[in-house]
Amino acid sequence: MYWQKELECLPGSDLKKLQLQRLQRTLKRVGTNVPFYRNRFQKLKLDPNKVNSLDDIRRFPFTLKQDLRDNYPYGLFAVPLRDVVRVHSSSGTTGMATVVGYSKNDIVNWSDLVARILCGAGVTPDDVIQIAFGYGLFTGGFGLHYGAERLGASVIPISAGNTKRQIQIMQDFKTTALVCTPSYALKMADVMMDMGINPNGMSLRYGLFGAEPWSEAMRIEINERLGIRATDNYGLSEVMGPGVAGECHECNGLHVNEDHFYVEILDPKTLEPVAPGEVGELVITTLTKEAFPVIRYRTRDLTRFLPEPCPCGRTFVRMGRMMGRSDDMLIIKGVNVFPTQIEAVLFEIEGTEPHYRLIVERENNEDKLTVQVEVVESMFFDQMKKQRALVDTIKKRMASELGIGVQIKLVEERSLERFNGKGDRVIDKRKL
Ligand code: DLL
Repeated sequence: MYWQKELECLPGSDLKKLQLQRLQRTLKRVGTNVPFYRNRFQKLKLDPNKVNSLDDIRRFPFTLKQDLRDNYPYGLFAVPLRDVVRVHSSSGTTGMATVVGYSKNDIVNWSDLVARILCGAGVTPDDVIQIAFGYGLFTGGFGLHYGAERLGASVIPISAGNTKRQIQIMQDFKTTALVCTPSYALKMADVMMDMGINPNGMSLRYGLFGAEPWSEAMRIEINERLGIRATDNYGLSEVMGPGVAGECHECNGLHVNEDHFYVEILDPKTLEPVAPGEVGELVITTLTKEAFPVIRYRTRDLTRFLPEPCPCGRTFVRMGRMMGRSDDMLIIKGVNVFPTQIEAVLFEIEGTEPHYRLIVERENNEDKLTVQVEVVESMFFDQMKKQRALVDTIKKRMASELGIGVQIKLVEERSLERFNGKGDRVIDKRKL
């Protein structure tokens, strides 16, 4: 099932032509409207009017998350704020946040691209979609919501959390498609079991999962336990949010919406294209975004192209599921967390040492982050009351900085391993 068949099945040569036209337009737009890109292009003597082939993109510099931060909040917008109808922000904190904007047209395109992914997974206007992604600055809730409405399905905008209520509503409202993170889907399966509910007695048929890494083993488990067909979908706020790529009912890799995004997979060290089928970092250039175009955005996500055509008939290139990241970003309960954010909090709190270790686990299908932190000797041997107060302070500060709850474990001074140079302070025990 297609949403925009003529586009999704566009013959390769027509697609390339369309991409080139749109790339030329995007480069001109940012070169004119965004001082950051204009200055860079001028410095490198790059003329956006002299782009004659898709390969020419390789002469243009990359855009990094840091560039978005440096231009916080609106510095990279390519339209005046009065033409922006929506703003989202990546999870994180005020200091680390990146802000993105959408014009009216961007929202229409975004909705269509998400509708494509829903359709590809098998969802139709007859379905009842329960959206259990957070609604807010995170792009997941609103992104899927607008796409599902565009498709014409019945949307239950329940947002994330309150699992028992989710299940009650799923039963009562006869939900047929569940939209959330894959780990939350498994958590729902656990809670259903606790509640004595058999998912096979429900109306659920489809699961559209994304926003965090997962594995084929996890898909099989979800499918079996919830009695559904789970598909993977990928996106990131800097580029748009969900809708960048998604699996069709064949469940064999994610079709990239190539008429809206130009994708490269590069060796993260040499920044040269990897050989076909090899794993590398995904780099994305938006082709239609008006309010917030990005040129060669380094996603840090590692994946590979799957060159064989898909039996579904879509001509868009597929990529394998995300295999990790080329930086140290962790995704915990769907929230993006950088170890440096944790370090910054610890630096500010008296009594702690900037030596820490992060242990990430998955317990009962829920991510758990424990921060082991060294405390000064006097504090370690101090009364319990003081220690507890310190733990509470750290917990509160972490919660407001990261947006998720963490466990804190105080450890003795000098008990954690020291590193020369870049330390590996993260132990990720999750077996996805
Ligand atoms: O997670 C957008 C999204 C929402 C995608 C809902 C799909 C569904 P951010 O919060 O900016 O945006 O996080 C983006 O999450 O760079 C990946 O590292 C990771 N990620 C997103 N989807 C997947 C996926 C949204 N299907 C970051 N598999 C990205 C693995 C994913 N990782």
